[in-house]
Amino acid sequence: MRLSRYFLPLMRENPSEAQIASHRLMLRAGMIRQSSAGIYSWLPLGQRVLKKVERIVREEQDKAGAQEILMPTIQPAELWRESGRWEDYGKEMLRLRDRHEREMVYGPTNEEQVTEIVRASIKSYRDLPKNLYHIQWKFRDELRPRFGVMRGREFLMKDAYSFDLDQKGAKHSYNKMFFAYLRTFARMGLKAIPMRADTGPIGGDLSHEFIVLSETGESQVYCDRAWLEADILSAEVDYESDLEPLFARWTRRYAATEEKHDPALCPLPPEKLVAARGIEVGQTFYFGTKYSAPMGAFAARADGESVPLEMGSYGIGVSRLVGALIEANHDEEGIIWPQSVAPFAVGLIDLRPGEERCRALAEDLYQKLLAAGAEVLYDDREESPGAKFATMDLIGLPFQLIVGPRGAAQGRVELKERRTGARSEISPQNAIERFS
Ligand code: P5A
Repeated sequence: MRLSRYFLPLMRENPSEAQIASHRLMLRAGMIRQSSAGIYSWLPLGQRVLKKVERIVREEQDKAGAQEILMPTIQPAELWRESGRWEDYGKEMLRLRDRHEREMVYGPTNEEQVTEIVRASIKSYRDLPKNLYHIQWKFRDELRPRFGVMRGREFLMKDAYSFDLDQKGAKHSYNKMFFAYLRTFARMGLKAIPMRADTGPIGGDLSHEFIVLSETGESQVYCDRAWLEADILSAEVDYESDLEPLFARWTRRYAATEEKHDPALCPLPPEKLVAARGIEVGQTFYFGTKYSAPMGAFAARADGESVPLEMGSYGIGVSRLVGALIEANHDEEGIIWPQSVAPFAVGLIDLRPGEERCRALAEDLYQKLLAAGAEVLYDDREESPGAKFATMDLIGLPFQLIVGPRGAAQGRVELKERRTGARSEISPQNAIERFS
């Protein structure tokens, strides 16, 4: 992509409404634009990151055996009356009426909707277990939308729903999602801490919040220091055979995060306990028959008896993750994207597009990078070198390839790593191999 043609509305000044780094940087780097309180448009650079995050989430859900569907944003009120949440959910739920005065809901979550789908088609133990997920916009009329996409009113969520015949099966489904979550966040370079949590309006009595440490986070975390160094996720998880021993080991070792948030009751000595703030990037719930029983989602067991399905639901804040990633990866100059979610793998800077030798080298390199399949953003604009460096540092691509007059004379380009600032001179051929 040529920067001269790219829609990247950068802001020079810090926007006064932004209180935390991720909100400030998303606005300054032209990733989002506010439409109204807690509601945003995603501009090209932001949309690319959102898609990258979405892809990792999707791949890990698929690996764990969940199947992707797409449910609507607008749901009929009747379903929410059946579950009892029409009354319980309160003012966060946006209620609408269509032209026939039928009551509708802009979905804040989809437990009812998915239960309706499953009750219509799953009748027997032979059809189970099932896990269905979608990645869809949600609306919650938050009292205090703030921090940009972190606490929005409209936000993108991945929500999965598991259906099992009995509690043992349901717990296994829960554990699968648990590890899929740890793997998902690890692939983005984030260490998420699972903490036992309250279940709020979703319900049930088993729940974990997944929290990424950050000073600007809204959640309080107490965590076993060892967890922060633990590396139980470097290997692939075999979801059918490795899972239960792994889960048992995890619960034995990290008792503090699993069983206690109150530090006074914590079995760990204080020196082993980390008390910090963090961002909740996901939450998992096991709520048994809370929706299936009142909504009539039953299946026949092998002995013929009809029982309500055992359910869990599993959410990841996809749009919130973009903010959380920036909170965890930035410096004074701007964003520093981890490679797995970077909007482009590399930025190509022509420092002197007016000089023939520079322009020819940069153009040739750009064409060859594109042909090799590299995701490259090419700053071909007539701007000062200082402005170009500032732009690349702000938008945070992991690497920069810099074409300047001295190097161009020798047929060399400079490679700069955004995170460390490390620079080296390489040949254009080398650069192509590196990013293809
Ligand atoms: C689980 C999936 C649920 O809604 N039902 C379906 C369950 N869980 S949750 O914890 O309420 O939300 C899941 C994740 O969504 C993100 N999130 C938000 N992101 C941005 N703005 C918001 N207002 C917002 N509310 C929730 C969080 O990451 C949360 O963990």
